[in-house]
Amino acid sequence: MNLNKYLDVAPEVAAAVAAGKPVVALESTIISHGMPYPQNVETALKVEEIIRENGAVPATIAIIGGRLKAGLTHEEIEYLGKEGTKVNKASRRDLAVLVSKGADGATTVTTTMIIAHMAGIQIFATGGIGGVHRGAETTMDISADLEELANTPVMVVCAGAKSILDLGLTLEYLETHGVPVIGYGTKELPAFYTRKSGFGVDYQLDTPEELASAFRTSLDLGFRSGMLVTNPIPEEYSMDPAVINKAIEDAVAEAKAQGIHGKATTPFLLAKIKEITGGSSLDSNIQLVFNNARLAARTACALSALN
Ligand code: PSU
Ligand code: MN
Repeated sequence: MNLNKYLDVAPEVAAAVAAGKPVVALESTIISHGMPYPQNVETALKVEEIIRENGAVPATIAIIGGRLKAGLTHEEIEYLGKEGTKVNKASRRDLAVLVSKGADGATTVTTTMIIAHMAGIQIFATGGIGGVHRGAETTMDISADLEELANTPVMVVCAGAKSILDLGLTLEYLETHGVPVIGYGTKELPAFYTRKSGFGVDYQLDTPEELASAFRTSLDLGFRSGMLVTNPIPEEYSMDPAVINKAIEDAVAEAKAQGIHGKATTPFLLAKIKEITGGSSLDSNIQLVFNNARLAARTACALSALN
């Protein structure tokens, strides 16, 4: 399966892709930059287990020693988790330079989609995507994740987006670029830590089969874009909106006061929110990733039955 001279697809993943069996891609920025050690490694390994229990093969994606990897060993996951923020956060603009230097890179939603697509993987599960930041009308801080969703045909299952972003502008941007935003069992865009945001999604779909059918149709129509599935955090793990919204407001104000900008913004906000909420946001974050992994694996099974 080495279609690309820079790409290493793990043997189990390559065999599953070749046989049309269900595979789910996973990102590594969430490991290196999104959670502290050792919870990051424990979570990443547990997510892989959940994907297997639900009938699919997991493919955690990263750049290691300049190689694009689709499918990591447990040792490689442990390495990325221990190195943490020492690993470069790799978005589309970073990829070629990191590969040519033989460097490591933690893949964001953007680069995970790119590498998943190269490896023939159609579905990817994560926690939250990047989007249009608050104040983007002057800072122009818009995540490359939105561009990638417009240009790479991979379904991304997430728990919505955090209100560290301007959710209304994020939805407008996705509409302009032709990316459908699906609510799984909901008409309302979930806001990551909470099930509600006050914004509607484009369509509600209620089963993995319906999700698979919609994405299969998009591929059949020759669309090059992805599809965004937003899956609300399970009720029992969702946070008190007042508590989390206050933490987000304070984190955004702190980032502004410290002049944080560019690729440092999202990791700074995530760490600050965790600090302010005393770790309870981390528990919610872990649970919603598990929930997304389950849905992505079931959808991958439904998609594989259709293909
Ligand atoms: N949002 C989260 N958790 C995350 C990220 C975003 O709630 O871990 C990570 C993802 O890897 C996402 C990236 O692709 O941050 C977006 O970064 P930026 O805003 O710099 O594009
Ligand atoms: Mn940005």
